[in-house]
Amino acid sequence: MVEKTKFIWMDGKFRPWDEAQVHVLTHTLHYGLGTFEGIRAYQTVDGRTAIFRLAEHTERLFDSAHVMQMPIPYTQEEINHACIETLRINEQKDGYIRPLVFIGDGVMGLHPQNNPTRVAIIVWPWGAYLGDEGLRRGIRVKTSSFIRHHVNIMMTRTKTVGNYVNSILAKREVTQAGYDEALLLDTEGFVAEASGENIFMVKKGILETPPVSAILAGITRDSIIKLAQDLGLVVKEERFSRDKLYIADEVFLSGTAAEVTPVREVDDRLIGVGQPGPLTLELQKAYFAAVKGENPRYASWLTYI
Ligand code: PPE
Repeated sequence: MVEKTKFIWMDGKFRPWDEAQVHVLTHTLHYGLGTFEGIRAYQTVDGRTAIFRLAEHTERLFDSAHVMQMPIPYTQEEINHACIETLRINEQKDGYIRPLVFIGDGVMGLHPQNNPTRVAIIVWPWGAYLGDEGLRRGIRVKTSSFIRHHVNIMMTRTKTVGNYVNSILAKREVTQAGYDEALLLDTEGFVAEASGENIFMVKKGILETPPVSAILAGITRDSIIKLAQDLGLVVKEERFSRDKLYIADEVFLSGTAAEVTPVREVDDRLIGVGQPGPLTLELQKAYFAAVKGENPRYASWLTYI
């Protein structure tokens, strides 16, 4: 169960958690056209709270809405401010922030020209997405029989509500088979991303990740690439096949919710020795240091509240 906080920002106003409700004719509920973000805030070393890469998340929210032709009736500054205020009013030292842009009620059918575009911002505490043990010891990943969307079926760069049906199908399939997370291949059979994370592999000291073609341009992915380059690593953004993953030295997933989660097994093949590898651990450490304000080099990624 989501741990309730006090207030939800909805259409420009704070409402008590239990009163932030929508009508059942809410268009997004029927047809899945909506966009959202997932952002984390962390308590930093000096005790203050900082939101990680807020501006980039808000920009991606507006980009998603632009692609989906959903005019957001606020500016990016207003949404940034609303995220900060929602965290503040709920007195959360750390937590997950979920801005959701959706189409309200009005007409039904597939041409909701004049239905309002509505925005809600919710904040709640969210621990390790793939479990504390997963974060420490690594998880078991299975390739799903469901493939990632074709780029002309869904807008794969956007964080669109309806895109996640594909993720849920994949996640259900593999968790029911006893695995922790689903890997999805693209329509040509190359490794794309996990149900809610991007994927990285390490081979002979080189970090590789699929290019942003049919996947979400993860903000954690981007952070990891920068951290890795600053550590002097070579990073390649190239397509690779699943068997290349099987023989990787290290594999890990990246995402706002999942942070940097090591992968110890893919499709029942051990990755390396079946434990988080040294570069994975180094990047995980660098990531947590950045989000917690321990490294001044990445201060520009933090919005203190
Ligand atoms: N791919 C997908 C499909 C995805 O959903 C996410 C985020 C990522 C990659 C990583 O993106 P980024 O967070 O910008 O590094 N997934 C969100 C979903 C969590 C949920 O279950 O809800 C997240 O991590 O917030």
